[in-house]
Amino acid sequence: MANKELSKIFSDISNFLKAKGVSFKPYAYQKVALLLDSLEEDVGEIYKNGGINALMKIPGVGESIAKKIEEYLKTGKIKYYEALKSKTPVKMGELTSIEGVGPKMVEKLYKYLQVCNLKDLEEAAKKHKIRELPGFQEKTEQNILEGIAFLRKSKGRFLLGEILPIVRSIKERIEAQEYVQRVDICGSIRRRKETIGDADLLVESSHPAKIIDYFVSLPDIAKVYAKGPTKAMVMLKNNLHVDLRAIPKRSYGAALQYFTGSKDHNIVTRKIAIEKGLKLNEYGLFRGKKKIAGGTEEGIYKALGMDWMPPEIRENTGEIELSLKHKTPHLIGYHDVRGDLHCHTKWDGGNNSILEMAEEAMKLGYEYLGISDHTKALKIEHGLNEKQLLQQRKEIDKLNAKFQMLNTKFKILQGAETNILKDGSIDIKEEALSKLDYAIAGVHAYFKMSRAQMTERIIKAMRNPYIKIIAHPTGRILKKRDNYKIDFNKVLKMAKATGTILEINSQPERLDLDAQNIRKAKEAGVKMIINTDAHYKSHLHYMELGISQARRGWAEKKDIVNTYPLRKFLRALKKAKL
Ligand code: DGT
Ligand code: CA
Ligand code: CA
Repeated sequence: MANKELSKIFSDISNFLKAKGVSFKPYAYQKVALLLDSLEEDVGEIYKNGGINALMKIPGVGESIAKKIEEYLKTGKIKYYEALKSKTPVKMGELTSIEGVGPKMVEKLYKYLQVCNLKDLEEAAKKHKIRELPGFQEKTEQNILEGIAFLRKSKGRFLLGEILPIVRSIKERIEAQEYVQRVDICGSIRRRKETIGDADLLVESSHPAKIIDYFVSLPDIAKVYAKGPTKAMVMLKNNLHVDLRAIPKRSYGAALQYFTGSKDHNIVTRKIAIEKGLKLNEYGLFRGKKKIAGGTEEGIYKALGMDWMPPEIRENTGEIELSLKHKTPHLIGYHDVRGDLHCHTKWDGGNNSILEMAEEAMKLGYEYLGISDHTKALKIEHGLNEKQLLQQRKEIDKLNAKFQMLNTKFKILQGAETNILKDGSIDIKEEALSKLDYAIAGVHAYFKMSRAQMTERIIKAMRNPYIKIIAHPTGRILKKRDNYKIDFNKVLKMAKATGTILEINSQPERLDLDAQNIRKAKEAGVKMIINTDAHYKSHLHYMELGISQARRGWAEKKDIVNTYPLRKFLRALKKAKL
């Protein structure tokens, strides 16, 4: 699938043009880059079936971009892009992945200091060369070094949301082979950690060698590191390492338990076995030489006196103790969500109409969908003002009337994703907020504040009677930006006092709240909502990732308000009076 590569190329082109100060054009490329990243169909297939005309039917793709896609599909290159790169030979994607480093800065750094890549950038910052450039300060240098350090921490790890579809597709292809009884994805992917080091696959097969041969010849694979009769280690074209192990039926459960981890969970489980005079390893649970369990995971846990535990909580953070007491929490299920309350439409420059988003939500079996376009302070996102919100209301009312006429039990709610300004006020007047079904508020600028100031800022927003939900409450962007500093306990206290709901944002690079904070919120009795923040209808499917994180945070159905039927959900939106 060429979508991802093309998305990267167009994003680079956009940045190269921005660096040169070109107006409009970069945004067209940026839009296509984002679109390709979320497009479910393979552009290669679209082109094969309908040629350049079919490409031009993709929203935002005009003739010039369609021709570039065609060129890439035919030759593997785009001359226009190559020319831009040869003029400014910098690693654009790499450099702009640092928070606070934009294309114009890259251009200057190249022009004055010949900075081409991260290594050059780090050196220049460390030698204090950057502060001497016009328009740069000591603080810029410091931010760059912090940004690089943060990037390095997550280097080599992949976003779960990015690789889950790829690894699932590999699993499905192996599953479809003859002689394959079972395939499982284990390790951190099965535990749904938000970032992944490598993928661990298990297969049960009556002809393991055949399956190993099939696996190492998959077109996704760039390199085979090792291949034996029951095991292979490879690297995919996207650099992800994948291990595949063939396991006999009799020890499949033991292997599944072992390779799911986490390592800390395994160490404690093994200790419990030893205390019972048993031995636990990836082949089974043994008393002396006699195997007493191993075929199934459930069997192993049971023989150890424990409940089976969902993989998402196997992190040795108290789950083992509860399981020994048969008090394992009953986590929210993957089919428990009834609506998504954070999504964007064409109104704020998103890609789909309200109706298209609603239709996709209905396909997912939802009862309600909340439209929450950006509001006016967010200019780059074409934020809506008070008047536009009123106009949008009319469109939503009309659609709801139509649904009612057709006897469709589905309701669109009108929300908005407002901005929490620097001083904690909201960028939309209360009178306009009062006409919405609910309002979300989020921090979208001025991230670098003191902990006390940022806490005050968010607390003030929660005091606004119309702000029902705080979006992506800690502001982290995985592999890019750390969360901003807040006193989360104070935030929880105010959320509880005001009845404000905290969001679990399902975007693969956000997953914010994280598992730890979800658990704290649950313990504090603060309600949460799992939203996708979809900018394309395909993003509505990210809900699964948000549910995974909720489960990692031990959330139960009752903790998550969008598992409620519509009426109960609307009641949950009512805020306490301060
Ligand atoms: P990752 O790949 O860094 O995202 O994290 P995992 O959890 O997938 O770790 P990985 O791939 O190194 O190993 C897969 C599982 O195998 C791990 O979750 C638990 C098990 N495992 C690996 N090494 C050890 C070990 O030294 N001791 C124990 N008890 N289990 C291990
Ligand atoms: Ca792994
Ligand atoms: Ca591994």
